[in-house]
Amino acid sequence: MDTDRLARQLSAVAGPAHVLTDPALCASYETDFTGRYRGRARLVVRPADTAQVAEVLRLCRAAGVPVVPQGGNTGLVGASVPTPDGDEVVLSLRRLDGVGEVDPAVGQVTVGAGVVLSGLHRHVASYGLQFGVDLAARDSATLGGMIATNAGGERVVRYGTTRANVTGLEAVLADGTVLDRLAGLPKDNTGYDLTNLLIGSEGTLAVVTRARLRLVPLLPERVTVLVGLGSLEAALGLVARLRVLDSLELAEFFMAEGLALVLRTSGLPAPFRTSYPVYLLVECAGRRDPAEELAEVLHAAEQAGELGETAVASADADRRRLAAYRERHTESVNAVGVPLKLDVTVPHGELAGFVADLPGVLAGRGRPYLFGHLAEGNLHVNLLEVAAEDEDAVTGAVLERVAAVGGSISAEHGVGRAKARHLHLSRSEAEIAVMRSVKAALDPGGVLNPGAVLPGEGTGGMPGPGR
Ligand code: 2HG
Ligand code: ZN
Repeated sequence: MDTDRLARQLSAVAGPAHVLTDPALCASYETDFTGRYRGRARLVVRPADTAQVAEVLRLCRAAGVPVVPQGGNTGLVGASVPTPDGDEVVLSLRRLDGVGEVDPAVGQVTVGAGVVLSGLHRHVASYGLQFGVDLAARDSATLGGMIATNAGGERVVRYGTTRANVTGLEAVLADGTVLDRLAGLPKDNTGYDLTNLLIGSEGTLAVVTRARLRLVPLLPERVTVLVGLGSLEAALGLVARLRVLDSLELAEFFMAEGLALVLRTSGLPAPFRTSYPVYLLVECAGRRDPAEELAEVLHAAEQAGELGETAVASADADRRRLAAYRERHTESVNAVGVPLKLDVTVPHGELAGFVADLPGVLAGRGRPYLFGHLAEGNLHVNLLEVAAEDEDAVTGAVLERVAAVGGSISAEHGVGRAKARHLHLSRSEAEIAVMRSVKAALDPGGVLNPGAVLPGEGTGGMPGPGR
């Protein structure tokens, strides 16, 4: 396909200012946030609305040109950047950033795919409501990308993943057909649930353009606690005690090595006088101050000799200061190298053993930093200093161990191109066959994000490691 011709056609749709071919302008769309996945786009197109997205897809499909949809480009599995072969069009949804009026009667709002999460939080707070999903990348991640990956984040224990907080979608199929399920009816059992099919499909089945979101009450009283603990078993024991609290919003963990790195790269002061092997960040929220019920649980754990030091905060600035020790792990790891990231779920009963066995599985290949969402058994295994020639073997060894203990090879970041080869570790042959049938039905030309999710699809292979 002649790129100049396609660029002219797309310019007629989105306007020449929104079709980028200059390498300098395309660069930020071609590299992921970690610098690991780098590719080259044929061009970048930035449509303004659903009709333009539909026309862009129709033209690309007619030209046989693959399309990589992109939101805030905060993805971590190489699904939102093009491959190195320069074949794909990057379809940026960021200009679809309209936010509708909140409907207080049903507690819902309709947003464009390009709306940034922190902007949504601010918008709905004035109605006394909030969106249940929150995550560290809130200032860049877009709702479209979060829906495409079924983002989890920090409050899954209370509000579920993105899937549980979306009541309907508008999305465009590869041939330009627009599917509109934005009515947001709380009860609607009319056939197959296409909204849920598209959530988590990573841009391989359709391009999400708008979403109808479920909102929950904004809880005014919050308390955050950081606890130092002697072991992962102790942290898991504390999570079990905390689960009885209705007010529990999050239980996040990190370890001594990760904290040391955060302190070194951020300049934050150490939270405690002593260093602990494991730290748990807990937050509770309610209409009434949850501090007392949280203190009761912590007291019981302390009596049982399970706790080290604790730091408690209720004022917003103090709570954010405690949360920063956990939330700044990603940027701290990135500040010192290009990490190999594995995002896994391990059943709670297997977690401590999995972590204890990890050094043996790695066999000296890479320096691990572990942190994540302990309430869900979701470990972010970040590995620095893995030699390029060891990356495949290390990835395979860790993910095989995860599968062997009954976990998932992707907890919340998705499969992307990075994990497509390993999909069989978490999904059966029969399931993958059904997924292929669905893909073939919705995108028979295979133009939507080829190579992501399903192994052996597409033209370009993996975007290259950025080193
Ligand atoms: C988080 O929980 C994100 O902070 C990023 O999912 C995790 O950097 C990572 O590996
Ligand atoms: Zn996470």
